[in-house]
Amino acid sequence: MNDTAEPETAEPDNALHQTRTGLDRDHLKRAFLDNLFYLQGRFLEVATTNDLYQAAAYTVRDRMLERWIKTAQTYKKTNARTVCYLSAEFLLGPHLVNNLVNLGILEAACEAGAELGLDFDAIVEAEEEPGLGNGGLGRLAACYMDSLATLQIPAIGYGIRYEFGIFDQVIVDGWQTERGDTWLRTGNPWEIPRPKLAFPVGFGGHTEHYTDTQGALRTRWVPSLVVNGVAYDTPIMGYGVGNVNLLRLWKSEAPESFDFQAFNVGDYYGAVHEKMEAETISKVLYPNDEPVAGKELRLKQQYFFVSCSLQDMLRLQLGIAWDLDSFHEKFAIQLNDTHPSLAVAELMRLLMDEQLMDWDQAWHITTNACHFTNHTLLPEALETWSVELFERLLPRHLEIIYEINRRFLDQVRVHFFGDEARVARMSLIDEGGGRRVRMANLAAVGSKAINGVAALHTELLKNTVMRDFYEMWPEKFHNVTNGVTPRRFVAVSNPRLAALITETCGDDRWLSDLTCLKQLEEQAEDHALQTAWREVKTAAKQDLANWLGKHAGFTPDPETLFDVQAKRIHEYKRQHLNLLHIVWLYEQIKQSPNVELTPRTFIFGGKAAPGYFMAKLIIKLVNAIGEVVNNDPQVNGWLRVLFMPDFNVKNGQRLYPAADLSEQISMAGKEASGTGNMKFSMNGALTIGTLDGANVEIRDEVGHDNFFLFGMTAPEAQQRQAEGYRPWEVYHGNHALKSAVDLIASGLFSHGDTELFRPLTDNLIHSDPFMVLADFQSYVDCQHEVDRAYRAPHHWHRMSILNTARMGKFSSDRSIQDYVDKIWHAAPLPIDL
Ligand code: 26Q
Repeated sequence: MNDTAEPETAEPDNALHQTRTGLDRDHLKRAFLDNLFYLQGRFLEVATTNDLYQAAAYTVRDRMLERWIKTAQTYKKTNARTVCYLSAEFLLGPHLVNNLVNLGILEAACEAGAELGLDFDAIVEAEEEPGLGNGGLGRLAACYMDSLATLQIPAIGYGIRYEFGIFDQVIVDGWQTERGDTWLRTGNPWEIPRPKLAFPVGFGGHTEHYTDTQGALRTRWVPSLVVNGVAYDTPIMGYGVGNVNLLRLWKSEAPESFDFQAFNVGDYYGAVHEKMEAETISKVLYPNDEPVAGKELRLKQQYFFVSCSLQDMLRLQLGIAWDLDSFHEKFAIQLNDTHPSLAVAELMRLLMDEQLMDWDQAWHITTNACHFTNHTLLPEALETWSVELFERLLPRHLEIIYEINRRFLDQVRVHFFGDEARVARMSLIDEGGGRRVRMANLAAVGSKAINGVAALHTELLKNTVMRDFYEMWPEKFHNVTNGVTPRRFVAVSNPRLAALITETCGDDRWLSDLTCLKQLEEQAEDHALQTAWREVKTAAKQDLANWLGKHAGFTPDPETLFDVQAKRIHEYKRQHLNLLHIVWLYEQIKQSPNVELTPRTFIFGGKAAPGYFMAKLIIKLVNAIGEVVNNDPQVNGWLRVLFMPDFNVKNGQRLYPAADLSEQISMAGKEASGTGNMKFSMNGALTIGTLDGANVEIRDEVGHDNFFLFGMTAPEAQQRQAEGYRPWEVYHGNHALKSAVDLIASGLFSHGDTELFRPLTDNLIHSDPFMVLADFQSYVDCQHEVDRAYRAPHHWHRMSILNTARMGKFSSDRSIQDYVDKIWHAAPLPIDL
């Protein structure tokens, strides 16, 4: 945070200063009008909604910057241990209301807006969210930034300033289509460009060996292309504290020097080409679940942001200390999955080649600075890159990786004497079928700590993908169960519920200590609270219904049970299990119109990776079933199916408060943690779920009676697969299941086309890798229990209150405290205002 670009501390005239930073309604009004006038050259009568939004954003930002400067000065003075969270994704969501909440001025801002005659909600709606992430992993990074600041831990988030974030999803004829995300189109008032804070990043070329003046053998990398990484800073405000941390995202640019040089030698097109190539690096976020083959740019992105970030840390360290010996004491680097694992090789290179350190010291520093979080158990999602690509793009890093590997495998051979199979498995290089660098192994070897993201996930990690590493270094392994920020996911997204909780608990301490929600338990049986609770839920459902009416075709009835599955579309998450249940319900109503059911609205949301055919077909199937069901008057009182387009942070904030039932139905052992599960439950939804990821811990916390459990456990699923799972036997052995699958295959939902959904139904019957059919009956039975429970409102609301009351553990504040205690050993540094 001790930045060369640090603004000066002026001591301005107090009244003027108040206009710039005062928190009361009148100062907010004055500042807002000033910003509209002086920053944008507009006045109220002619301002567009976007002008108003920008003025509001600058007004809030001014107030954050004052705190940011104080924070930066304090952090610098105390030379505090700093957490550096390296992540290729930060899925921040809209800033405005979140920052108002964290500053504690939401009410004052609403009043100021009202007095100026402004439509506050319309201004809030005008904000384009920065979608710089795919889903869970990126949103987790954003929640952790919020909690780091709230817990007053000095921290910098490092990532990429993608020009195009995750695509916008538009549904055309039931199919997902992708639109480019142009979030920067109208400007980004939250970021501060630092054009002078830039670092060179090399690619390609070759290495040279030489003897330095001390007689030591050294290596010099001569890249063939150098790009510049320029810093863009976004302040991250803690809740109820003076601390403002920094999110520093890198944008790639061509170094000015070389296009001018090329112009002079006459290679105009060559210069333009290289400029474009440089600027391409931070252009676009890659979707996950895409085949990575040939995605050279993705590796470039990873190296680009890792190198900029490490160079920035070295700059900060050298600005305070004369040497880098204590680098690992000053910085705790957290690698968010394997995407930044090149940090291990790059830190070694910077320390040895540029700072002339010897191997042993550089390795000591590196392996004490880095820590690694794993987010997946799916073997196909474990990142590897071909040696050939490395050689071409990062020749020096490949040399370093080979040397790390040589030394590491010597250790393995001593530790596991005579076990060459294990040596091959643990090697940083996969020698089978085209040599590849294993990024998880690189991260594991180069890190002091390795953690999974939920208790079950960590256990499975230790027993499966990371077993060899666990057996070698059991002390390196930790669990840190994920969490989410209650500021955004309750206070911002569900203000009615927040107000009710505050009223019931007597104060709003729960927002910085979520375990305070426990107080609600005492009143879970209380009819007055239950009534108020129901009213809050119904109002949220009405809000969502109105929104869906405008954006998704029709307005669902808030009296029905809102059954929601919102998350990335993936076969392992089993949206199609949900669909089979819906089709089965549909058949039941058609065949016996008097069947006793609870009227439900099924709502789906989520993006499919653009190249993931099966996921896109699942979206088509949701919409196809919706088209038939919603237009069938015979079932309309009972059943509606809706797809909410463009599920992102903003739309998530509309969904979580309105859900009665949260679908967390992944195949056991596949979902590392899940975080949507926590957001729903915090907002009083009950969960129907498998024993997967953090569901296990959620169920333990909320009480087994307040959670709808179904399906195989992870060991059961594993065993069944080992024995030879035959889905067609399940299909033929279960009448309800067979008729649901058959109805989809019959063409009823595809205007008679029996081919359209065949890839899906065939896959289920003949392969079913995620055991949808095996869990079908258990799921249907469990849904029957949900139906009955919903028909007993007092019982339901009691369970709902208890869900919220017992979610204290799943605040990201607790997760960050766990990281601090177990892994980073950092200390809070409060900022007094
Ligand atoms: C990798 C290489 C090339 C291109 C893309 C990727 C890539 C990008 C993003 C691979 C994976 C991701 C994202 C993974 C993710 O979101 N995982 C989720 O992380 C959450 C936070 O820990 C968990 O709650 C979820 O269970 C897990 O699926």
